[in-house]
Amino acid sequence: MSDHAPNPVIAGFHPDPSVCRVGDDYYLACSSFEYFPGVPIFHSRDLVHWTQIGNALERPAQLRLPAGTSSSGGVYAPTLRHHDGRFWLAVTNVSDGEGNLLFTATDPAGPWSDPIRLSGVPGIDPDLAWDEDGACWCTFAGIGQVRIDPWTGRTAEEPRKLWSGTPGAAAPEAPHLYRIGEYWYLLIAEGGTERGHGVSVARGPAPGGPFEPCPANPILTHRSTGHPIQNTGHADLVQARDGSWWMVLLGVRPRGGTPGWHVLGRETFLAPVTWVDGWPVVGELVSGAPAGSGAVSRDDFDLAELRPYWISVRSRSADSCTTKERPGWLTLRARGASLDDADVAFLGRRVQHLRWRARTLIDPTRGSGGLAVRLDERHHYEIEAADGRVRVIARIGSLRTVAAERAVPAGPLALGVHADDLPPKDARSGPDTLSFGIETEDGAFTVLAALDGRYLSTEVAGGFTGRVIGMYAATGEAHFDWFAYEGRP
Ligand code: 6LW
Repeated sequence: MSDHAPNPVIAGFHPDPSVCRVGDDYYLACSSFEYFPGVPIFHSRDLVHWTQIGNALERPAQLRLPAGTSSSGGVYAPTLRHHDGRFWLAVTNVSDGEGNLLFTATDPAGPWSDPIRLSGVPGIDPDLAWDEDGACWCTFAGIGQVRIDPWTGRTAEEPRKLWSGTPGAAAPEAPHLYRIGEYWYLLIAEGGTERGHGVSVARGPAPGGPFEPCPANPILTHRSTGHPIQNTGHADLVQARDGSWWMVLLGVRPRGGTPGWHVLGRETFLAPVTWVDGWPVVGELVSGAPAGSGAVSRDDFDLAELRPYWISVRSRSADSCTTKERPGWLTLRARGASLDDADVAFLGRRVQHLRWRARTLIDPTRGSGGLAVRLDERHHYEIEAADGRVRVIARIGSLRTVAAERAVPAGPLALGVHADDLPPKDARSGPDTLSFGIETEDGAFTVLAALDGRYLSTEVAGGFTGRVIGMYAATGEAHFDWFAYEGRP
């Protein structure tokens, strides 16, 4: 493991990381909000290179995201732990009737159990920690705590307030509790998940405190700095087998001036941790090429099952999204009429690079559909093909416009989007440009519309997610022969 990990270690919208180690293996979980399947699970041997091994919540019984689930609603802030020979995962599903939920698995790649409801645990961001007597303590945003029976989800007492964080700091949340040496450490995020975000810590003699705040709080924040990684917070600690300590955390990479625009959502970063006088000290977050930069990934839809990185909006049904109907093709059958609708047939992946390209071959002869960059229902750009016609649509807040339209030969057609840096003279006017166009067989790309990337940023749209690039059906059926994503260095 290098002291200077290139960051982010998991690029793209992968916030609220929670990590645990079992022997030489590390596992990490992230929030997934309105997307299905939920809670991507990653594996690593070095904390730097991560591979997605599955999604914890992949059955409708585990992940209810009703149509009323707003963008950035759904599943928040996992805690992933290994205890007594099994994996434990606690999350909040902020959708109506859900709340704090616990899942278990013997293999973190799945399958995970049906939910155990933590009905007596209020608020969001549930943490799990076991003491020497085997009691399980669930600590939650606020910061409060209650003892639970993790097998039934029942609470054994009334929840208690533990700590309010630093006086004057907003939103004490994302607690994680650890027994390290002679103390119990309570790590929290505070300052809100935007530019003021930070990490603070307190310690005490028992899981319930009393807690003494670290004199150096916040132990990590990039607020009011020019650091290229901003909004740093929502952290979790892990000890490597060699005894060294590490912190995973979320952060963003704004571009295009100050305060800038970030478009990939909150990503997962890694920082070294040392201990001084019994307090954790966070080392520098080194920015660099994200692991896997310059990656190309292509899916020919030759497998019966979809790869784990594919996500849909709120639900995925076998009749609206399948590779089993037309061998070698993805079939999407329209549900809503457009990406403005809560219920849309969409299959996408998180954008993980600052510069990237995506392409797909669509057969629109039985309907219409296209290639979309989605931030939420109110912020998306897409190129949409119907038989013999193609158009580029921009939805920005309450405005919806057709930015370009043209006739094309009937039949299958390659659609593309290129995300490029702005020329240096324009670099203060936004994060990037998204160019939508069609490809001819010789690979030439004809741009139909080049759109300003800032409107698909979190600074404009708000929310907790980042850009997702994917395919959708607007009417009837749209068939896709392949999808290729190329991250550019
Ligand atoms: C999460 C909270 C936070 O529950 O954002 O950054 C919320 N921290 O802890 C959603 O990710």
